[in-house]
Amino acid sequence: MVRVIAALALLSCSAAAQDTQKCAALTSAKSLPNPATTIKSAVLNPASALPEHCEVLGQMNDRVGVNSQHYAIKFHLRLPTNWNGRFFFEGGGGSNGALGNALGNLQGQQRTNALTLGYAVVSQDSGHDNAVNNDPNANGTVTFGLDPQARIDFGYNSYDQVTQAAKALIRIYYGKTPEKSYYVGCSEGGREAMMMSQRFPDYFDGILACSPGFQLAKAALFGHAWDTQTFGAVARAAGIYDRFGAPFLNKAYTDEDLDLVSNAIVAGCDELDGLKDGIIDNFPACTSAIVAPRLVALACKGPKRTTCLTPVQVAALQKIYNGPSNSKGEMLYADWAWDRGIGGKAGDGYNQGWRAWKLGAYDSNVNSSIIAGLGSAAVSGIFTTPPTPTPSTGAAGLAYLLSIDFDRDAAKLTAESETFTKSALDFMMASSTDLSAFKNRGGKMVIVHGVSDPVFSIKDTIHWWNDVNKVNNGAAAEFVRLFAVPGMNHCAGGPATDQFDAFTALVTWVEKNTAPAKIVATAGPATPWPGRTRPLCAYPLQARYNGSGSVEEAASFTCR
Ligand SMILES: [Ca+2]
Repeated sequence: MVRVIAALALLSCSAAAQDTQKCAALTSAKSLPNPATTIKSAVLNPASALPEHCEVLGQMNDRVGVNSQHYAIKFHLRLPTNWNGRFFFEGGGGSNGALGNALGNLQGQQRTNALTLGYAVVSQDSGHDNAVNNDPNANGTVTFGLDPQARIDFGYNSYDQVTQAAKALIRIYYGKTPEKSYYVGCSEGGREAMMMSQRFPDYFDGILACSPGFQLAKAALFGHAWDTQTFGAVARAAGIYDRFGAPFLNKAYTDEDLDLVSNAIVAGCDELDGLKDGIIDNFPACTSAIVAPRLVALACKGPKRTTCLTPVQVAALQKIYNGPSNSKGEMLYADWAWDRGIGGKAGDGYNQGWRAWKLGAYDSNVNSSIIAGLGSAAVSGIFTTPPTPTPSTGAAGLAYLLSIDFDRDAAKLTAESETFTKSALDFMMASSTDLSAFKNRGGKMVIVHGVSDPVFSIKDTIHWWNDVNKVNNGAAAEFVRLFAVPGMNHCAGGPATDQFDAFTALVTWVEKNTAPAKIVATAGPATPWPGRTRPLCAYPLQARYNGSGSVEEAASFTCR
């Protein structure tokens, strides 16, 4: 008996030693798809909170850009010992530039991650490093936009390169290629996910794109500039400026003002789905025809009070929700869905996702709208040609967005130059409606989008899905489904059922060919209804109360 145990111990000890060696050997891996790849380290991590896995750090295409900065595409790969035979690419966020932890965020606020489930997981920085490529005089961490190759790496090339490298390392380490591959991301990561289905349709079997910025360049140049200018006009009309003399967006609306708007939308639209439950399931029917008169009714008859809005505030909301247009009245990005997630005071518990992105916290003493901050750096640095180097501190970024002209500046999106031979539209867009290659290989895509997303309009995603559906003669749902989350802000948050396992639904679709008719979602502890569940329905279906059973339970609802 003792001898058997000793032998087993020796066996497992030597197996561990073999795994350690096998992992370390990846540092000298030969014949990787891109010869300009260096494996910096490969270390076997023993099981801890995470399962035992080989952790690999690599980089490729080391070079100096036209703006004299050093660039490389860096990636982070984790290969679990108990591999489930699958590959998971974790998408990025914002303007990337961070390596990511390669744990495999499943989105939908899930408690586990892909590595724990046995997936080989990669994340990457998309070809620039925020710690290195950061110039406060030229767009801060978006200074990479001043180098044409770094733009292309961010747009599409790094995801191609890293997918190939990761799959090759998986083959070397396990002796076989992954049986199934998944790309999962939100926001910019959602754009990447959709882009892969269009530009590299052979790479991934399943794609989960949450709150996708698939028209990020248009959303920023037109949408974010339009919102910033419109809210700026509200601040100017009220005579509220920051210490640089710029209109103070944070003060354009108080928290109470936004709650008035949210309440008016709920009053007009909650029961369009047949149930007064604080959730606007029939959001497509919640149009300006219903909401506009209610907003007009909120306008103060005299001076501004806490119970009414100024006529300027009312008109600005109409303008924002109609979306950006040029002087000919042509829509430049998309309109927005009226939904209750615009409101929410700090004391309500759930985050102020709409306000944080569109305006910034009311109590801030500096302009802090996220779309104005990220938008100004990205539009001046990446999405216009040639780029306009803009200081990342002070008031320059806001001034740049306030100066955008919706007739004149649209051409900068499609412009090319001798140095920048690809336009922003060329390298950034993920809006193709031709998904035939992805569909024909059996690819499946799940998109989840908050109706109250203040960054990327769900209307834009719906317009795109409808176009894809037309191209596919009404059968798009056979391979791409869109799930709307009423009340949800960007990726999460808001008065919403924002906890959902869309990833398992996707895997089941890919591997068992069972398409998700619904995804059950749960409201978080800080929402008005902790623990409430609802089915998220594949667009154009919506959740409808069955007429009996608890209104807190998804089982009492049907997708119709
Ligand atoms: Ca309702």
